[in-house]
Amino acid sequence: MTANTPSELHKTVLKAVMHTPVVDMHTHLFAPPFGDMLLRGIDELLTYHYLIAEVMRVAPIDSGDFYAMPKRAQAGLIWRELFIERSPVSEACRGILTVLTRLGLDTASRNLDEFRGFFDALDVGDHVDLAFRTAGLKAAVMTNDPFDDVEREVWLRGFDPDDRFLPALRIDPLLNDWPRTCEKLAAWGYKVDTTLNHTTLAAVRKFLAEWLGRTKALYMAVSLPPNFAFPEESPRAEIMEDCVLPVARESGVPFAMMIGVKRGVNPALRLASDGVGLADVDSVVRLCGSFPKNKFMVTMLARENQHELAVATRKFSNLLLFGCWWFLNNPSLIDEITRMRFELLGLSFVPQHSDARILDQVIYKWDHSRRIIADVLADKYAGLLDADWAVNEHEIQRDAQRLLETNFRDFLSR
Ligand code: RAT
Ligand code: ZN
Repeated sequence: MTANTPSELHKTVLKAVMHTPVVDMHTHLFAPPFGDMLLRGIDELLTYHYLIAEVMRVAPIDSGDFYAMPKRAQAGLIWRELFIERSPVSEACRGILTVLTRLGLDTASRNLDEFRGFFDALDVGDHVDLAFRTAGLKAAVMTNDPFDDVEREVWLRGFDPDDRFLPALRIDPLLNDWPRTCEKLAAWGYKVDTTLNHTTLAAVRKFLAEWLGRTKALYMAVSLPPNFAFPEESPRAEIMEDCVLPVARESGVPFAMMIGVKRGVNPALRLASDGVGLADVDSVVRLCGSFPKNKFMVTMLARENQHELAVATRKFSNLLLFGCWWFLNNPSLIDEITRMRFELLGLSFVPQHSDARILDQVIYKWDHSRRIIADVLADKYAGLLDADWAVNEHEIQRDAQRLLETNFRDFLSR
């Protein structure tokens, strides 16, 4: 069937984008064998670090006292301050209401204990099924940190893989804190030295190859500060060039760089303490150009970087642009950024990842983003209609699938 009017088009596009299963290429969710590392339920939703930053602006309590409270009390305080004492208009607040309604709960009751009762009754297996089904999620890529002692144990012990949770190897400590990481590697028996001599670089490559093998990670990833530069005389640039990129090339996995986070702007806020800064797109250009046999996936945190990054992406087929990351995951910005990306890149990018840290968040993050992606895509098809190019339902479906799943999968298998 062909959609011949803008309103028919919009309906068809919305249906396709809302219902096409997603492969979520970056989350902080964990498969059930990781135990308590898989966060879920209303108290976790309410104590999401995006909301902690918001409540600390208005609550009559300092962050030290807040963090000393039990989780349930923290959640209760956030509920009172951000949902009852004032209307929950921020994106992170609205997200919770979307989760509750999509799960069939009555938000009008404003009754936190009622919501708690619903989530407390779910066992982990049923909860994962429910969240994935409600969000229309086929799979979620985890963030697997080989330097985290608890997580490391789970990998070393081994577990039955669940193909809804896909691994990705996150290597921030290796690239952002070499002296401390060097000590850890040495304690694990790798022949490393802070000076980054040949033996050390070989040992780091061995470590990466072993962990890629152990986790079967789809890609390696790092988050980087705004002042990240390449090339540069620094342990980071050296380890990237001599260890990460060669190992990524040999194993055929992309290297994902998430650039622009200023860690610990207000350390008292802990996980909620990070800010944003303008990053250097030229460094990405130099990496993509100098290492054509490597595959790069990049997202940047500053709104002001988005146009330059999209233009850079046009120049390199070994670069996959993805997501509206963190402080950009807000409706007005997703609309603006996605629109610009369609105009510059056609369908050759991944419009969104959820970054979910709590299982239930996939419901709202995908619901909200899909609606905007659909609106923007429908506008673009309407532009084609003006030139007598009517897309049919099959073509719309195909395009939605590229955006939500196959652009990512195809890039991995290239
Ligand atoms: O979005 C977030 O939850 C951030 O805290 C970060 O985790 C960020 O997405 C990252 O992966 O570093
Ligand atoms: Zn993240």
